[in-house]
Amino acid sequence: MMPSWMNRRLVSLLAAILLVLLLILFLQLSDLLLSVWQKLQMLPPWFVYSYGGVFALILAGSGWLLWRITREPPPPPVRLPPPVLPLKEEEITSRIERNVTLGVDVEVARRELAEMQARRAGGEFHVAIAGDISSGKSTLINALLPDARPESGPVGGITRQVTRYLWHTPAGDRIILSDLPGLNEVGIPLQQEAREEAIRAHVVLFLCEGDLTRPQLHELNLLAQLSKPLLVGINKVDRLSGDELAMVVERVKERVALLTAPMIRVVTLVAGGQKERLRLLPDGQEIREVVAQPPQLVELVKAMQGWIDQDPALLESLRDSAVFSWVAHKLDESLLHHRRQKADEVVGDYSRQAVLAAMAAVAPGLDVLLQGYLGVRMVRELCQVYEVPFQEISASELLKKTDQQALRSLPMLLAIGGNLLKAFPGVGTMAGGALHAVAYGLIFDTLGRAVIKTLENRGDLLTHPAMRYFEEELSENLDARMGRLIKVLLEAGAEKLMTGKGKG
Ligand SMILES: Nc1nc2c(ncn2[C@@H]2O[C@H](COP(=O)(O)OP(=O)(O)OP(=O)(O)O)[C@@H](O)[C@H]2O)c(=O)[nH]1
Ligand SMILES: [Mg+2]
Repeated sequence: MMPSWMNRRLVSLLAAILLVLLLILFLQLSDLLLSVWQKLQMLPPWFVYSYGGVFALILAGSGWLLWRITREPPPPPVRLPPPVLPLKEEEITSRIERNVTLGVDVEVARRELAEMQARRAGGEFHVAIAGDISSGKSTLINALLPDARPESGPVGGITRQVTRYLWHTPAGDRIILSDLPGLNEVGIPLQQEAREEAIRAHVVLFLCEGDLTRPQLHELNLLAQLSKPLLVGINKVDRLSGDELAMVVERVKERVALLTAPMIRVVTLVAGGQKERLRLLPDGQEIREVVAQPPQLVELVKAMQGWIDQDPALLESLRDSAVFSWVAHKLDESLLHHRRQKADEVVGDYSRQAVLAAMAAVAPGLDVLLQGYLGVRMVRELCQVYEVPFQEISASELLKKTDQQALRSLPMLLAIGGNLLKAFPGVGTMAGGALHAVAYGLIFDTLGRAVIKTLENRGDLLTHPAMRYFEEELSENLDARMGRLIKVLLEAGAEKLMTGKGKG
């Protein structure tokens, strides 16, 4: 290896040669300039001015080129992809009308659309500030709007409801900032409220401190699925050293890159808070004091403003799509709830009729009940509730198979029913046929539940899944269901006994 003094000499020698070369270049250049200047003096003024103009142009061009090459590269343009399969407003309106004709509650959907219209008319951009409790959401609002004074503090769970604040950006846009309850807040309704506000916003800002935890990633994933601009703000970076900050930013970016949202950016910020510092008193004594931490929001504000400036119409349409998808989901939920209620009524009614028919018949046969009038009617009515075309062939195949399956389970049902019946006062007088009647009612109830599940899950009356559900449902909640049917029987039986027509 070469000793270091040799290295130093070599470098000094090279520097000296370079300097001499520069000196020669300078002498040559000045010689050239002087000779050009002398020649120019002999030429007419118009030539001198034109020559000077061209010279100045070339000099300015070179300067501009040099500035272009050396200046900081501009940030890459934000690419905003189009929304994924957006639902149109007309589709939502026609779904609402359809639900109204079916008698389904559409209040939530209407309220949500009205809120969206009001926001459109207002013309503001809406930014929902989400994040865990104590991530600094309210502190951030305080930093942007010192007069707003939302409550904030070191004890988590301070913000308990969605609160909105109007903020004018430095560029003059009006933004409604929604301060949300923490997403890990205890209580589902609060979380639900926060998520719904995120759906209504143009941009969601998710605040975190340091690397993302598993639950935070889960939340972010849900927010990413809203397909709208998602800003991940790493807050409280005043608490991190330079190396720690670089590491955290890298980790968060890695994790966020796995999310499916079309527009995501990671920024760092200091929302505020407090810091400790040492103060020197005039007597030379040092004291520790707590002072306010100055906010650092430049990166955050720039990112938000960037999205707004880039394509405000796109932000609007992404927000609309998210609201429409959510309203459609709410409409589906209400429709399902409505259908389930109706279907339960149908099944309850037919199970009751099955019990009574079995009691009334001299020699009641399960096949007569199931495959006859009652069974077919119940399946047909359930298909009507779910707006699934009723096919006689599938229905009779299903009823035949149910009959066979039910006959196999009948001894078990009779045994359980027998035990249960003993517990009911006044049952002894009609225990004979009653046991069978209750078992038949239960089979109707099970068949009805299996058909509901099939229609809900498969959208069609398919025998195979229906039979599987039938098996699953048969022993489900047996005591309570039998108890209900025994009561039906008792009410009917007591009436007959009173009128002297009881079977005994
Ligand atoms: N050092 C520091 N502290 C901060 C910063 N931002 C917020 N804090 C502190 O973090 C604590 C929680 O802040 P909040 O603004 O109440 O948090 P929040 O997210 O609104 O909390 P909840 O309303 O409970 O969900 C407070 O003590 C703040 O002073 C920051 O950038 N740096
Ligand atoms: Mg708060």
